[in-house]
Amino acid sequence: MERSYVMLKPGALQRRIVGEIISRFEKKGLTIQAMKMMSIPKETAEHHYGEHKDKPFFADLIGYITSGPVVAMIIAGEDAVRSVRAMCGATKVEEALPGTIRGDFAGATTKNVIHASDAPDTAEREIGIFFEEDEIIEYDAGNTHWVY
Ligand code: FUP
Repeated sequence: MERSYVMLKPGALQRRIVGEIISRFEKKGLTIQAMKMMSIPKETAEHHYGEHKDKPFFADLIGYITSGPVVAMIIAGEDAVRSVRAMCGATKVEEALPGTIRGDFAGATTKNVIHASDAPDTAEREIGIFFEEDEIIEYDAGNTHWVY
């Protein structure tokens, strides 16, 4: 089972679409191994998005992600990183197709409602930033045989 770090950004909570987004991952057959609501300290947000620190949108990105609570999750499944990214849709909102989370719910790239890891090694790094080991529950997901 591969793991992805997924984070519903503050706009997802404010717009009351958290349940709808999580429901999509459940229906796909993916397994939630950890989930918590949290306010991200500015330093943690800057660490998480460190690769973008010199980009013009960095200040807006950090401002948005720290503007309210987020829902942080670990989502597991076969090929989970690619699968979750496909469900999220393109980063740029004008390229995010209908049917994807960003395509259906995001109105601007800076407020694209969800983060998902872009590679398995990135996922492990991000999980390490946001979760302690005792917050992660690996359990026997009864649907696995029916999904894969
Ligand atoms: P993604 O992995 O799809 O979240 O995309 P990136 O890591 O490239 O970007 C991280 C976040 O920066 C995006 F979710 C939104 C923001 N961003 C912008 O605001 N403008 C851009 O041109 C690119 C990214």
